[in-house]
Parts: sequence; C-alpha cells; structure tokens
Amino acid sequence: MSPLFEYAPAPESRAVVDIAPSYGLFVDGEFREAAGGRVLKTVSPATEEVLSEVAHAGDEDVDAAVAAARRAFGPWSALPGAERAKYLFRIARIVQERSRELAVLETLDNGKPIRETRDADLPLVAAHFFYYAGWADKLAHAALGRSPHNGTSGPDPRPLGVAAQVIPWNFPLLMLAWKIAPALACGNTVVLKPAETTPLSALFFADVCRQAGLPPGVVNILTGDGSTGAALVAHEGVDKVAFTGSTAVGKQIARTVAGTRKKLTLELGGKGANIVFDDAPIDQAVEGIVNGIYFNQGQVCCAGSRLLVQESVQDELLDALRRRLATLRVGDPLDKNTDVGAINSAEQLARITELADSGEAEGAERWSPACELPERGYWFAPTVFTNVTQAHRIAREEIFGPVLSVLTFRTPDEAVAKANNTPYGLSAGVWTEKGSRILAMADRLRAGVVWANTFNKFDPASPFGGYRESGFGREGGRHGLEAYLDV
Ligand code: TAP
Repeated sequence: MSPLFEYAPAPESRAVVDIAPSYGLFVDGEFREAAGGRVLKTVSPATEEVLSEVAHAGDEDVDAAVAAARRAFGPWSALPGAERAKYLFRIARIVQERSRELAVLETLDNGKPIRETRDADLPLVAAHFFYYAGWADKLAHAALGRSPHNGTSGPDPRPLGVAAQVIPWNFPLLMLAWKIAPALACGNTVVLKPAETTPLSALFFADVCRQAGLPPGVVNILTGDGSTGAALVAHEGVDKVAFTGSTAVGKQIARTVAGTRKKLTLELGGKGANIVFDDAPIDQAVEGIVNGIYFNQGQVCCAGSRLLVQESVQDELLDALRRRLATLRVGDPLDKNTDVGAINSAEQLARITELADSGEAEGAERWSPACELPERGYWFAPTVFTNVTQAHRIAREEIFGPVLSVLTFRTPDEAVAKANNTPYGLSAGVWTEKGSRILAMADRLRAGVVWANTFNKFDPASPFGGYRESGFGREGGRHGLEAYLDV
C-alpha cells in the first residue's frame, strides 16, 4: 500500500493486512489529503475499534478528480481494446494474488464472515475483471442487435467519457468491480466514491491499480460521505452516473441528472420472494432460504427476504428451517467457522431493530435460535417471522438485515400475486421439481433475476438489475457494456 502517512505496525491477530492509521484520496495516480483537510473514521463493526482515518473529499477534490479523469480519458480511450484488456487482466491477477489480504481487510471493515469474503466476494471480483478484460477488444459486438457479422452497420460504439460511480457498503469491493471493470473495458475513465462505512478496500484497490501500472487518472477514488457522492454526480464534467444504493438516494440522483447529458444507471433496493412449492426438495430449499436471507447478514439488495411457502408444506419446511438455523454460528467474522457476522453500522442495526420490532407490534410471531451475541459491536440474531400478512411493514419494506418474513400461498396464481405485490422488482427464487412450472413462474414474476432451485448465485456473464423501484440498467454480461457505451 502507498498511504499518505507511515504504517502502524500491524497487530498480530491480523498480520495478513497492514492497515495504515490514515489514508488519502486517490487522485491522478497519487494519494493526497483532502483539500479541506477533513477526515472521517472507519470502524470495525464487529469490535467498534477504529481501523483507520480516511480523507473526506469536498468540492475542490471532486473537481480535481474529475479533471484528472478527463485528462486521462483521451489517451485511455484511444488505446486499442487489446491494450486496455492487458491492464484489466493484470488487475484481475493482482486481486487474485492479494486476495487473502483483501478478504481480511473487507471482513474487518464490513463485518461479513471471512468465509464469504474469501469464497464469494474476492473470487467474484477477480472473475469480473477477467470477464470484462475479454470484452475490451470486442466492443463492436457489444451493442445488442447489432454486430458487423449480422449485416447491420454503423459506427463502432464509443466510450462515454468520465464515469461517476457511487457504491454502497454491503459488497464494497465487488460493487467496485461491477462498476469499474466494464467502464474501463469500454474506454471510460472513472471517479468512484465508496460508502462512508467501508472505504478501505477501494483504497487498497487504488494500490492494485498502481501495481498494475494503470495510467494516472484512469481510476480515481474519493472517500467521503453522502455530500461527496452528491457533489460528484452533480459535477458538470461527468458524462455517466452509475449508482448502487437505496431507492431514496437513487430518486434524488435521478432528479439531479434529469435534463443533463449524463447517462444514468440505478441499482436500488429489493424485497425478493423465495417461493417454495410442495414438490420442492425440502432440505435443498432450506439451504436456499438460509443462503437467501442470512448470507451477508441479509444486507443484500436481492435477498430472499420474503419466504412464500405452499400451505401444505409449511409446517415441515419451518421445522426443518428452525433446526438448520439452530446450527448457524454467529460471531467473530474473522473465524472461518462463522456463518453470520456483524451488522455493518450502528445506524443499520437501529434500522433493522426498528423494523423487526414493528413486526412484533403488528402481530407477527418472532423466532430466533438461541445464540449468544458478542457484547461489543453491532449484532442481530438470525430472525424468522411467521403469521405475516402482506400489510405488515416487514412484508413490504426492505429490512436489509437477517430477518425473514414467512407468508403462505395455495396456488401458483396466489404465489405470483403475492410475490409481485411490492414496488420493487429485483430478485425472486422458485423451488419446484417441475421444469414447466419454473419457466411459467419466471415469465410471470416481475423481477430482474429469477433463480430456480438456488438463490444468490452470481456470474459476471449474467446481467443483473431491476424493474420498477429497484432501478434500471443492467450490470454484468454483454448488457453491462451498454451502460458505458454510446451505441
Ligand atoms: P445509500 O444510503 O443510498 O448509499 C449508497 C451510496 O450513496 C453511499 O456511498 C452513500 O454515501 C452515497 N450517498 C448517500 N447520499 C447520497 C446523495 N445524496 N447523493 C449521492 N450519493 C449519496 O445506501 P446504503 O445504505 O449504502 O446501501 C443500502 C441500499 O443499497 C439498500 O437499499 C440496498 O438494497 C441497495 N443496494 C442495491 C444493490 C443493487 S445491485 N440493486 C446492491 C447493493 C445495495 P455514504 O455511505 O457516505 O452515505
């Protein structure tokens, strides 16, 4: 790492990653202090220990980062695609080489179990850069419905320019990869703002870029709070805005960008339905439900937060689910045996607590397995609510925590009606042995992703995104290129 200041000696418990006491902004290939000298602290949600202090970017820093990205855009976009690909391949390989360090860092800053950062986040980050590296010299084929080989013609798609990218805290490095890999492959330059509570992996990624020899200004990282994000998306030197986060902030950004030349993609919230039919293999479905809502403590936009179970198998399924939940280990995220880690922040814990309390107050039945939660840090036990009606807040609002709301249905029509009864439209899961039923349900469910007999499965080649209040535009796959090209 090349932080602004000297390293502190790493505590033995996490010798695998050196976290400096403070970090600067990454602008034009260098780390620098914020012009206004402001800083913010980032803490470990599992212990509340301060991990480091990072610069808080203000308007002047946003100007500098956008200007650096603009200067870098000409030469970067003029490089042959095959040359840009070499940088992306290099980044992917360095991420693989440093994956242990980055996984520990992400677990410390975010609170998610090391098993997830090691086995899901980091491999997917590298896979994303590998995948989009492969596209960089094939952009003539990127525009859907148009290719030199199917008889249609027109100019090659062109990059947009400077992309402003704002990401949330639930998958800090993975969301960064989803944003930066396609942008660079298409010839754009970027200014990215990570979330206030998880800035560290983006700063380590800046170091990966330097290690890969990426030209200065192609990737710039501005740490800060919501005001930094707002200044960045409003900046007139920006050509593209890509945002992942809450629907409320997404709506604000859409208003800011309306009427400008900026191209916009929004990946917002969700209230996914995981639908279990009576012919589903129950044990397999239980694993899918657990993965759907307790993976990353349920802080997943596409979480299966509503379980819709066919009435005739409700008792059998819930018994099996409770037995399985009693085996989950909640606690130290750095322990390789931990299944459920810490909630990302005190604010998020308060939000989850308030919504869960509303479930009880509105008459739903609450259950959690017996588990001892650590005294310090932000913790919430895996929770299941039964006797939930569609009117309850816990069935309507995104909780973004380890809280499952169970509803029942009798017929496929009723399942579809209940699943679609939400302003969101990001994800759904269907559990059944009938292939024809899977296809029919996928057709009728208004969700960007429908998983069949699995849940929370991701692949860089597969487009991901929402309908309705879950946003628009796709990330991943060939569709993901369109967000960064003028086609
Ligand atoms: P937000 O509060 O919306 O924050 C997301 C990012 O936007 C953060 O970097 C945040 O900075 C920044 N931000 C806040 N106010 C802003 C403003 N006015 N203008 C520009 N940027 C602003 O969401 P969150 O709490 O971090 O994340 C949880 C939400 O993200 C959930 O609703 C979840 O569903 C959604 N999410 C969606 C997806 C997909 S793919 N659809 C993926 C992950 C998460 P600060 O951190 O400093 O506030």
